[in-house]
This record gives sequence, C-alpha cells and structure tokens, in this order.
Amino acid sequence: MSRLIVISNRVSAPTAQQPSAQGGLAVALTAALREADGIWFGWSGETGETGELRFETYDGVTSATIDLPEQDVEEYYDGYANRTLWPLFHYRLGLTEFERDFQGGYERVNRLFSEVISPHIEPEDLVWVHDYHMVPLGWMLRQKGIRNRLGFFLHIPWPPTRLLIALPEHRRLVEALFAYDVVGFQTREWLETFHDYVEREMAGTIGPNDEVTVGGRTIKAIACPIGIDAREFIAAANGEKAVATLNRMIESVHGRNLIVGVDRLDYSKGIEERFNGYQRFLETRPDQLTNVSLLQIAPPSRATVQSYQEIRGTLDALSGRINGAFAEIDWVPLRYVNRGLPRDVLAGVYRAARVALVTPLRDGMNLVAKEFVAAQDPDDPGVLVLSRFAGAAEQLAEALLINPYSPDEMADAIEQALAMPRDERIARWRKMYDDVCCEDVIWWRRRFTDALAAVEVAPA
Ligand code: GDG
Repeated sequence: MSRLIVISNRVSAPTAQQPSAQGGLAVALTAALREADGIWFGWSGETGETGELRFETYDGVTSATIDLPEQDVEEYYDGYANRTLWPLFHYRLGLTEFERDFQGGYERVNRLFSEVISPHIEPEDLVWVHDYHMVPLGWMLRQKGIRNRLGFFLHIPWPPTRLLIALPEHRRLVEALFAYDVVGFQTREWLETFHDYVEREMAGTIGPNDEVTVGGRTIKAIACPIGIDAREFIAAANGEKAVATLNRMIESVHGRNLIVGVDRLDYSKGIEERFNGYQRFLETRPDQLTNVSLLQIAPPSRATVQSYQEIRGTLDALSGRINGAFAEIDWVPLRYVNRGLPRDVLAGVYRAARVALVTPLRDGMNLVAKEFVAAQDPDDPGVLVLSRFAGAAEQLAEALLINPYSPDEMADAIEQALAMPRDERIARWRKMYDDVCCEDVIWWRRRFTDALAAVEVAPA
C-alpha cells in the first residue's frame, strides 16, 4: 500500500493541544490518514515569518504545518479563498470580490507550499490535494519535478460555466487542474458542470471511463461523494456523553418536538432562510405554536470577512425578532447557540431531535445531514428536511427535499415532518441509514485513492 500525502489549507488533524477534529474535511481525513500511515501538510493557522515545516504525530496521524506572513493570509486566505472562490463557487456572484492582489497572494502561497512540501514526497507516494485553496498546487509540484500520481478533490460545488467565466483568470485556474491525474467532485451534478466548462471554454472532450481530454492531456474526472465515519459516529451517539445530552435535551423541551440545525456560521448554509421558514411555520400554524422548539447551533467561522460579520448580525437580529414575537412567559421558539459543541454532545442533540433542518443554499455535500441520519434511533427515527441544493440530496433522496429559498416550502416540510407516521419515518430513514453506512468515509477514501492508484504512469 502506498503512503498517502494529503495537502490542504489547514491541517485540522487532532494534536496534543486540540485533541478533537472539527469541520467536514478534518473529520473525514483524520480517519483516512490513520489507516494509510500518511502525512497531512498545510498552514498552521498562525501568522508570522514563514519558517520550517513543523512535524507532529498525535494519535496515529502525522501533521506538518507552516506559518504564513500576514499579507499572505490576507490575500490568499481571507482574500482569494474566502472572498473570491468561496462565494463564486457557491453561486454568489454579488458577494464575490475580484482583486488582482488576492490572486497574487493565492499563487504565492501555492508556490511556497510546492517548495516546502516537494522535498518530503517519496517516489511511490500518492499525493492528494484538497479543495479550492490549493487548485494550482499540482501544477506547481509538477514544475518542481514531482512525477507522482497527483489527485485533487473539490469539497465545494463546481459553479456553472457562465458564473465561472466572471473570474478574470478562470482559464488559468481550470488549466491548472489538468496537472492532476484524478480530479474528484462531490456529485454527478458538479462533475457535469465541470464537463460543460471543458467543452465550451477549452474545446475539450469527455471520453469513456471518466476521461476528460484537453489539448492532448487526458485526466480522470470522477464523482466521489464524501461520507462520514459512520461507525465512529454511531458509537458516539450511543456513548455516555450523548445519552446524557439526549436526556438533558428531552428534559429541556418539556414534551415538545425538538427541531435542530447545526452549521458553521456561513451564508451558504441558509440559516437566515431557515429562520424565515420557521417563522412562517409559527405564523401560519398557531395551533403548533408551543409544540415545537428550534435549536440552532452555529459556531462562528471566518470572522474577519465582512460578509460573515454581516450574516452574524442578521441572524442575531432575526433570532431576537422571532423570540420577541412568539415567545411565551414559559417558552421560547428558538434557541440560537453561537458556539461549537463537543462532537459527542452534538450526537446526543441529533438523537433528541424529531426534525433536522439542513437547508443550505448551496453545499458541496453537507455532512451534518449524514451525521443526523447516523445518530437516529432505529425504532423512532427523526425526519431529515434537506435542501435540494446540497450535494447530499443526490444520495439522500428519501429526505424531505425542499427549496430553501421558499419559506412556505420550509414551513410545509416542518409540518409534514412533525406529522409523519412512524412507519414512514422508519422506511425513509432505513434507506438513508444504509447508504450513509455503506458509502462512508472509508468508502470515499478508497474510491478516490483506488482511482488515483490505477493511473498508469505519471506524465513526464
Ligand atoms: C465542506 C463543504 C462538505 C458543525 N458544528 C459543530 C461541529 N460541526 C461539524 C459537523 C460536520 C462539520 O462540522 C461540517 O461539515 P459540513 O459538510 O456540513 O460543512 P463544511 O464545513 O462547509 O465543509 C461541505 C465538507 O467540506 C466535506 O467535504 O460536506 O459541503 O462545504 O462534521 O458535525 N462539530 C462539533 N461542534 C459543533 O458545534 N464538534
């Protein structure tokens, strides 16, 4: 078995200081690396003079991190990654900032990564680069003489061609992808939008066996949906902490139905639209008024970016308005927690919920939907209300699929979920549960690395 090298913006493998991994990518890759005896390279999250890579091995996973100068963090991370690519790839052209300095910082940091990492790559290693922060890295590693099999996985959506071409350097960005041997997307839909770009903008061709050819270079582009570590999560949901949380939650709702939302505080997650849909539900179903309780957990993220400060302000105001309008002296309709919870506590919260609202406006996949399914009690499962614009909707078709922009659809789905007979809940859940367990993070890792390992020869 080849050693696995993972490269991504942040290394959120567990460390002595931070023993529990957080975030979609972190949770998924930690499990994968532990199995393959790999190294995870990335930015330390610290600003300062760029020095040496720092290696640390903790709980079976080796990480190697580097600090970045403040200007690089501003231009590459806050700038190009979070203010250009993230909004654009989530279909938010109005929030996308086009600054040449951002792109300069992006290329500079990718080049730095190629310089510090390439000496640590051994000839047989599989190299797996992750996400939109690192698109040009493969091309830069090739320039450093790296001949290894190189893979790239995009965790976020691939935008429609007509949106992507708003990016001045769109062609350069996509061309860089052709330095990889395998490029993975979360869903068929994102893969097909990538095909569309290749055909329209690059005069490329789509061949059999996932092949995509542009100007004589053929790569594999695959749909490879990420999963969760289902076994670990089910165990967590049945552990002591989760059960204690479950009981605490049951007590706190006094017989009402708990509805839950869990998201990084990000405008792509549709939390504002969710609150609006919930408000519509409360307005139009007065008989349900004191029958429900919504708990929204939203740990802040990317707090230095203005659009994130704005969404936080919007949600503070909206949650206050909803509670002001509908609360009784002994009941509040909405509990809004601006803080992360430990993973096993989260598992207990999912278990206690009768309904989960997972309603992103766009999402590459969305692991919360899968975690909720994994945590349910087989005899009395809750109902997943899921945005059709989440990648997860391609697999979890038995959820109540909604358009998150429509408060009426959201309100109807909440009503339908609360009224759903037990047999129907079990039937829908069972199918989703089987898929979540079968297509888990190990399956995802293997599917990608098998495709990468099967590449015949790295290009000269
Ligand atoms: C990107 C893509 C794709 C959330 N709050 C807490 C907490 N979380 C954990 C969840 C889940 C993870 O964070 C979030 O994963 P998502 O998939 O929902 O979203 P992103 O962070 O945007 O991830 C996404 C993913 O990459 C993987 O490819 O699915 O589409 O955007 O695991 O449980 N964890 C804890 N406390 C919290 O309060 N412990």
